[in-house]
Amino acid sequence: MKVALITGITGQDGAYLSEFLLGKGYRVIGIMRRSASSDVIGERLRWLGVLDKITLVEGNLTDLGSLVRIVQEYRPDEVYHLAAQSFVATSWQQPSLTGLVTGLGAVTMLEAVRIARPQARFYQASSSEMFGKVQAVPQSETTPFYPRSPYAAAKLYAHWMTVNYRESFGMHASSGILFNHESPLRGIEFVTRRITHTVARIKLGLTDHLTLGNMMAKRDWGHARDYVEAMWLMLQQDIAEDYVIATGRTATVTDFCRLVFDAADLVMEDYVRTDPALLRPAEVELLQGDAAKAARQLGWNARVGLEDLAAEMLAADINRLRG
Ligand code: NDP
Ligand code: GDR
Repeated sequence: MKVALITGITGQDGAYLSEFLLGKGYRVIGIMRRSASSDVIGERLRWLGVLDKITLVEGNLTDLGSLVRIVQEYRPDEVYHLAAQSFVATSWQQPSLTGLVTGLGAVTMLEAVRIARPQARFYQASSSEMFGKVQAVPQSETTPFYPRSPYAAAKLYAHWMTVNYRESFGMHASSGILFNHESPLRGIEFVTRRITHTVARIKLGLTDHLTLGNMMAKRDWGHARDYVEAMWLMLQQDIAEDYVIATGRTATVTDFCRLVFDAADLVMEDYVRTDPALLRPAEVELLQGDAAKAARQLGWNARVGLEDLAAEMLAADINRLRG
C-alpha cells in the first residue's frame, strides 16, 4: 500500500486530495497543526466522509523537528505540500508570518524530506498569483513571474526552492502552478464562497445585501476536485516537472456573482454593494491559464464548468444553512 503524506490536510484541497488518494488505495497521513478548536478543524474531512479513514498527526511548518519525525515514522512514498497562509488579502496584514509559513515553510518541508526520505516524490502547491501583473495572456509555464502581494512573493520563493531541490539533490519535486479552484469546501473569506454563502443567506431571508471589493478582477476558476487529480498525476510521471493547471476560461467577479444570483432566481443589482475597504493595496487584474502542457503530458483537462461550480456551491450553502 502506498503512503501519502499531506500537509494542509484540513484545508479545501487537503480534503479533496484525501478523498482522491483513498479512492486510489493509498494510506493517507495528514499533518495538522495544534489548535484549540480541534473538534471542528476536521469539518471538511468529515463533510467528505474521510475523517475516520485517514491518520492525523500533529506538526507545524515552522517546526523542522516535528516534520522530520513524521517523515521518519511514516516513510511516505509521496508528499503533498499544501499547507500555507493562503489568503492573499491577509498577507499584507501579516507579511512576516506569510513569508515564514508560505515561503520558508515549504523549504522546511523540503528539508524534512531530504533528511528523512529523499526518495519520496514531492508536490509543491504553487500558484497563479505568481504571475501577478501578468506579462502575457494566457499564462503558461514559460510566462515570466511578477508577484503582486506578500503571499505571491512567498509562493515564488517556495516555487524556486522546489526547482532548486530538484536540480541540486535530484529529488522528484514538482510544482503545480494552480489557478483558482473552488468548491463547497472553499474557505468563507474567498470571493466565490463569500458570494455563494451570502446569496444563500439572502435567499433564506437572513440578510439583504452582499458587499464586495474589486468586481472587475478576472480569474480562471475551476473545481478543486478536478485539480487534486492533477497533483497526483504530476507525481506519477517518471520525470518531475512543473505544470500550469487551469480551465483556460477567464471571468470577472461580477460574472461569477451574476451566475450565483441567477441560480438563486434573484436580481444581482438589487443586493450588491461595493466597499473600497475591500480593495487590495495591489491587485492581480487578469488571470487566464494555458494548461496545454498538462493536457499533453498528464492527459489532464478541467471537467467542471463555471456555471456548474456556482450552482453546486450555492446549493451546498443553502443546504448547510437549512441544516
Ligand atoms: P486552505 O487555506 O484551505 O488550507 C491551508 C492549510 O494549511 C490548512 O490545512 C491550514 O491548517 C494549513 N496550515 C496553515 N498554516 C500552517 C502551519 N503553520 N503549519 C501547518 N499547517 C498549516 O488552502 P487550499 O486548500 O485552498 O490551498 C492549498 C494550497 O494550495 C495552499 O498552499 C494554497 O496557497 C495553494 N493554492 C491554492 C489555490 C486555490 O485556488 N485554492 C490555487 C493555487 C495555490 P488550519 O486548518 O489549521 O488553518
Ligand atoms: P485570490 O482569491 O486572491 O485570487 O487567491 P480571492 O477569492 O480572495 O480573490 C479573488 C478576486 O476577487 C476580488 N474580490 C474579493 N475577494 C475577496 N476575498 N473578498 C471580496 O469581498 C472580494 N471582492 C472582490 C479580489 O480582489 C481578487 O481579485 C486565491 C487563493 O486561494 C490563493 O491561495 C491562490 O494561490 C490563488 O487563489 C490562485
